[in-house]
Amino acid sequence: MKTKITELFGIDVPIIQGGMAWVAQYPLAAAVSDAGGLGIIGAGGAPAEWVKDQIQQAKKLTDKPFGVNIMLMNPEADAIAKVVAEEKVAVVTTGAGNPEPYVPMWKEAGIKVVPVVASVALAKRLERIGADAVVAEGTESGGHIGELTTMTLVPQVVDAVSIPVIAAGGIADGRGVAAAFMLGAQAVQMGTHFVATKESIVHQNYKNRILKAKDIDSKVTGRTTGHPVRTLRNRMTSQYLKLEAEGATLEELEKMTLGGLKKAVVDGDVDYGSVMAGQSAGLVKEELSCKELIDKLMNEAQELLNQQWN
Ligand code: TUI
Repeated sequence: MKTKITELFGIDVPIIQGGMAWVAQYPLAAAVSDAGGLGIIGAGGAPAEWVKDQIQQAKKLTDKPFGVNIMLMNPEADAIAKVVAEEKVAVVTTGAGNPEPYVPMWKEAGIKVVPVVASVALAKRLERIGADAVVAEGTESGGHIGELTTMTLVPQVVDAVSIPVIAAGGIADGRGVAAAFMLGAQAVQMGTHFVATKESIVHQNYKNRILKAKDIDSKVTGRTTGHPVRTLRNRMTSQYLKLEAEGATLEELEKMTLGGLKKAVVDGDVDYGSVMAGQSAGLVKEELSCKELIDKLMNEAQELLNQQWN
């Protein structure tokens, strides 16, 4: 399936894997790219040296294009921005901030610059300074989130910019992919379903928690601190939300989530760790390989998009 995004990135199918901290390591990114989508290494809160090694490992595993996501709240963001320019990765995506200062350096290195945005204003600003595309990410997503839903954000961003828009948030099956195209997107970015794939390095407890998640299992902590984060509910979220409602201090609250994602991903502590996942977790029913998932998504979406309505 050809779209402006498959052309821009030189990939076969318009499916991008989200750059999830701790989760999106080179085996996942290479598997997604090998299956025809765009795999992404998530730099998260990692040091620049780790990111460099991940890029080099991915290059050994696949000849296809792949990307790196830079979480801009990472104190090492400056150093990571330089590493991706030196390594000339095909695509850089950014999250949790405004990547403006780095854009000229990346463009000079021939990198496609694709910021994740949660508002029309930032999308317009980044188009003006040379972004090649944007990911419009709705609040259904896992992890650090904005306010607007995918259904409302995507068409508003599509109307506001001329560069291609990638839809993210709440998409986990072919129906979601087809719906994103109806909203004007040229591709989708998915995280949650990829967390539970065979090539994902997360602890099996994390995968199982997603596979058995129900619609109402999604919670947002940190709305009062200005850093809302969506995870699957567990002992940590119950305690956190109780303390947050009682007006606990920022320090008390931050103590509860410090290192929480690593605890869940690496140690498999799905009771007290941060089991980041989007609202689409309730749609994820089986652990597939990346290739099986991408083929299934595209077959389902194509069938829906070809449907005759009258
Ligand atoms: O970045 C994400 N999702 C993330 S980052 C992350 S790492 C983390 N770990 C522990 C605690 C907290 C975070 C987990 N999930 N998504 C992309 C995204 N970016 N969503 C929303 C935004 C965003 C929000 C505001 C982007 C820009 C922005 O405004 C920046 C500005 O300066 O205008």
